[in-house]
Amino acid sequence: MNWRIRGGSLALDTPVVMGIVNLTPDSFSDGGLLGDLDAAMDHARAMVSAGAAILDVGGESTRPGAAPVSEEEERARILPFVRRAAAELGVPVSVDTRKAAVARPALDEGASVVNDVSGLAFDPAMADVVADRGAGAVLMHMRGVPATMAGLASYGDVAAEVASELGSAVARARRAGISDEAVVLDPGLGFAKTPAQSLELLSRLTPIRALGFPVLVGPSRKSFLGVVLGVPPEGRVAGTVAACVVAYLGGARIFRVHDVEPVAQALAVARAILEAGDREGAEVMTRSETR
Ligand code: HH2
Repeated sequence: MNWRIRGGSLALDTPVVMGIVNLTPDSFSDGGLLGDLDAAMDHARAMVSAGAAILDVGGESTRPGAAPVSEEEERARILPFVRRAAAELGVPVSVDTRKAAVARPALDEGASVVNDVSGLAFDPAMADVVADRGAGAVLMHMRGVPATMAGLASYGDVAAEVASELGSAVARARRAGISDEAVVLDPGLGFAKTPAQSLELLSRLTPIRALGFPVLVGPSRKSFLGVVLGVPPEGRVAGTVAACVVAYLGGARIFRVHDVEPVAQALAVARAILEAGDREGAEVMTRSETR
């Protein structure tokens, strides 16, 4: 299974860890990298060494109540990093933006993927930019915009409705000519979801998988983990690991996280256990055949 991205592809037969680089002053759990390109590069390099196969850089916080950022400011925050990361780090760079006027220059500076938390709904020009540049596209589910999304978390069957609304995002992608092989879907944990709904989505990825695209999840340090654990964002690493492993068992393939090393290690062990089970099955068959 391969994900087609600008300039190549990313193998998804093993779990892929996407390391988060937030170049914002107000992200909910990290920050402080804005304005210090060398520090951001060091941080990114450490994530690649720890097992990140792709980096996701964002210049606008999407937490509820975050201040909106102009296109110009968002470009100024991320483009110098995108340029250097794409040239120096040896892994693809994804750009976390809802705006075509940010995605376009980022792709031209070397980014390979657009991660659009609005699922191509926020900016009518976005789908054409992705199609035109041959970029990979992460289509995330949300309702409304960050300022309004908390009031829109009303579902009968959350997994079925999120899958159906992601189907509309896929239709937007197809209308613009984005290839199916370039598309990855994301349930949007915490975006127009109550904590209980985020947990339920992690346990029921099947309706989303049934759409036929690879699935990405972004549980990293989010407040639904805090509701279970009663700890602040920096204390949610083990919770993030648990969420990723459960999602992996449920069929997710890409994991957007701040804490790359523990997640990459946990997923490597989970995969080894699953493979050992398969191998044992194969060995049992071989033994009985040769007997
Ligand atoms: N979550 C956040 C931002 N972008 N993109 C995808 N595809 N999936 C997610 O779950 C997702 C996302 C929010 O997390 P973070 O970047 O840590 O915080 P902030 O938006 O405050 O910068």
